[in-house]
Amino acid sequence: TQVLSNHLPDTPQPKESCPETSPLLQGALNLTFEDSLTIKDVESENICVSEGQYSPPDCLAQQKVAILIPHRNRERHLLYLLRHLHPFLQRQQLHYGIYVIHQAGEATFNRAKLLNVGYLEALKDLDWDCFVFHDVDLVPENDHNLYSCAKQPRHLVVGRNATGYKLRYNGYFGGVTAMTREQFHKVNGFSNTYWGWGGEDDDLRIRVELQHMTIIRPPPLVARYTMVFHQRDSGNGVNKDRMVLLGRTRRVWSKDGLNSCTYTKLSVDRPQLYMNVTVDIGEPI
Ligand code: UD2
Ligand code: MN
Repeated sequence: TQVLSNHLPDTPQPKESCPETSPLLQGALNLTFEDSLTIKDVESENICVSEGQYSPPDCLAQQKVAILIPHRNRERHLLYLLRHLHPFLQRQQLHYGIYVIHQAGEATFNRAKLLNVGYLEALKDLDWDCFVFHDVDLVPENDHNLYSCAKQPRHLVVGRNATGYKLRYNGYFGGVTAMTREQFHKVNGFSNTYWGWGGEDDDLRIRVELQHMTIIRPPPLVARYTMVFHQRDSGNGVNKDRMVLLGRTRRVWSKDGLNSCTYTKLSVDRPQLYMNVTVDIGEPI
């Protein structure tokens, strides 16, 4: 016969909130970009990540953050970013998910529209609190640069290696930005009409200002990035219409954005380290 112990099975305890400041932060990091790095290496370094998602094991994250990465033909950059971003976000004790929005086909690239697609698709998975719009080639250098949202939209790139770590110009809003679900909804997301390089980030700044929001930034010593070297991609030539488009933003923003973003979702894959949405977003008319 079996002796019954009076010991009850462990009932899951409700987790406490994670602290305001994570005890795991390390500050400035030494980034490496090894030629020999493979996706298998990064997968085995992140066994706690599944389908691009992670939540801290011991506490309840302060925010649920979706990282959206517009992508085409930058596999190596994506690998380096995943290599550094996963441990970075884990040290910040965030509940996060990484989405790669991959533009199918050869038509001119449209970063802004891909990010709108990412927002709409990610919200079908989970009610994310916060969205970080993230270039594939920018690697954060200091984990005190928190990937979280605040009362105002946040711009997380004050400086990067290539520009002497200086803010490029007043009002610059490119590279990596963080907005709450509500803030992004309020501005109707990005414009869908910027094909090719440039202008879409300034357009988003105008939308933010039209809603009387103010862009805030972390301290310059923290908001530092390394941009992996690259040349301008074929299929992403300078958008010559960008100044004209920027002149129209205040008239068209409420009709051009999340509420007019049409696309065809071609496939969704969920490898270990990210969720990949491949989309046909059309071409310039
Ligand atoms: C700047 C901005 C960027 C955006 C762009 C103008 C910074 C640090 N970044 O980047 O946010 O405003 O100007 O559009 O100021 N991409 C691909 N495949 C392509 C083309 C682009 O994946 O063929 C993606 C990728 O995530 C890349 C991003 O689009 O990082 C921006 O393109 P870029 O890196 O060529 O432009 P860059 O560095 O001038
Ligand atoms: Mn770049």
